[in-house]
Amino acid sequence: MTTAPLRIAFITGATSGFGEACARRFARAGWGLVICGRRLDRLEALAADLGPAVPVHAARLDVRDATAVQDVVRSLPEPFRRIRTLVNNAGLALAPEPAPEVSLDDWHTMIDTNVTGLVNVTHTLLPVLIATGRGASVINIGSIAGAWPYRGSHVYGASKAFVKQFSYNLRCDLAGTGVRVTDVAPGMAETEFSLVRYAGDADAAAAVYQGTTPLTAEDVAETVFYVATLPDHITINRLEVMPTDQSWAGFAVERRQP
Ligand code: NDP
Ligand code: 8X3
Repeated sequence: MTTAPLRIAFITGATSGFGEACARRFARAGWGLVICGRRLDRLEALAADLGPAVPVHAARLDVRDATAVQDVVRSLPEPFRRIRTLVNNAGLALAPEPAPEVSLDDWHTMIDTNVTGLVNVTHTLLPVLIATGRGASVINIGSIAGAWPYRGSHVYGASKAFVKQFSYNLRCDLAGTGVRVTDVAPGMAETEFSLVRYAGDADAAAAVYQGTTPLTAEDVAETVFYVATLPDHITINRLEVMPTDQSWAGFAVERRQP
């Protein structure tokens, strides 16, 4: 009897929210995991939790550091080298105020993380994913903010628009390799996302979700897992998912008194 080869998912931002939920979802299906993030204590706790059931390699990583990304990939232990799915999840929104009130540092941090960090990881893992071939996937976590404008989204939404277009363009260049690319674009989901966006203000973060039923991290992880485990011949280009309680508002119109 032959056993199926171990499937490995490489997940960035696995210390919280979607990334942690993805790690738990893939582990539940028997996948091996490479989990990354800056908070090593959380990575170790997750590895200890999931480790008895599936192989887990935890790597402290700031995705903004291209050299560190290359080092993490270069030093992967043998069982973790044949990666089937990359979940490019690490990211953040900062400064929900309107653009003129936002610091340039906050804009740079979002670009460095959501754009440069995602590109660093993708570039480093592309040869690995191409070697895996048919059935491999790059799943980029975009956002509804990459498609729909709203006040206070400024560079965050623009960084997620990059994720969308980069995903599409990558598909073109990976034609013939069998590697799939998907932009999974969630709407409002209750994680630590708003706590980060509101700079640690727990009341402001809680107010975002008050009186609604937002998506959960598990909802998004289920979506990512679905995309990753479709038959090899199917690629979802972009999958946008919102809570039923969230929809679009109309255009803002400035009206002057006659
Ligand atoms: P969380 O704040 O709960 O998780 C964010 C994760 O990203 C953490 O694990 C954090 O790890 C990691 N991260 C942030 N910066 C870096 C960095 N420089 N290097 C490595 N890891 C980093 O938020 P979510 O789970 O909600 O967010 C995950 C992704 O989903 C983000 O890309 C976000 O933009 C996107 N998204 C979120 C939505 C929401 O409403 N929640 C909706 C749509 C998209 P650590 O701090 O330990 O490094
Ligand atoms: C975050 C989702 O609704 O805050 O990407 O733009 S939302």
